[in-house]
Amino acid sequence: MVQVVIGLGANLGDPAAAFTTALGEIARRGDVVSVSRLWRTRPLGPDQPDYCNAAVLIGWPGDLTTLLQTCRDLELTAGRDRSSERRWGPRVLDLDLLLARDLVWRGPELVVPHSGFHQRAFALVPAAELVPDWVHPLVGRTIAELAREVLRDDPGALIASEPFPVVPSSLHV
Ligand code: A4P
Ligand code: MG
Repeated sequence: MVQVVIGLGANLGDPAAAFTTALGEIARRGDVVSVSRLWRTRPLGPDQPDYCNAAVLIGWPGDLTTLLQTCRDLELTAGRDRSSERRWGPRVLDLDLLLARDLVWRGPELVVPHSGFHQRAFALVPAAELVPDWVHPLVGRTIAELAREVLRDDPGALIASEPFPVVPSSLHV
């Protein structure tokens, strides 16, 4: 089992519903260990609606490329159409593999830790709820430290948070 933090993001449709569905599907294939709060965040990139962001810690029985493929399939199921997207534009569901403990992976399709993770409040703050003491293997700082730092530099990046709406009992969280 590899432990992985997945970042969830969306700003079209019903993000909470898309997150809940995706989590249920992930839980059918791996162990969902914990789920962050649901955060409303200021968009990074072109002008677009605010995002919902969250993070989930899972135990994954396969390799990371299989998990990436699973995530891409779930994005498609949620209605994502990459062909009509702009870079960093609005989307119904984005699943990013943010961090897998101290594992460093650089392939053509997959880079872990996610390349923007250590600089983004919308990814770091939910992740810090789950794995505050994990050390980012490339930056050498804990996730809690990095989250505190980006928020100090840009306190407006996060707007509000609420408990994750539905954690289906089948998730065994
Ligand atoms: N890829 C490589 N490494 C990874 C990884 N660790 N996890 C590749 C997931 N995918 C990874 O991703 C593009 C390619 O990255 C994939 O084909 C995969 O093979 P994508 O999901 O198709 O496109 P993307 O998500 O638009 O690209 P990118 O550059 O990853 O964007 P980000 O970094 O996900 O940013 N503002 C707020 N507030 N909240 C957000 O969640 N998200 C974005 C997208 C922009 N602004 C945002 C948010
Ligand atoms: Mg992505």
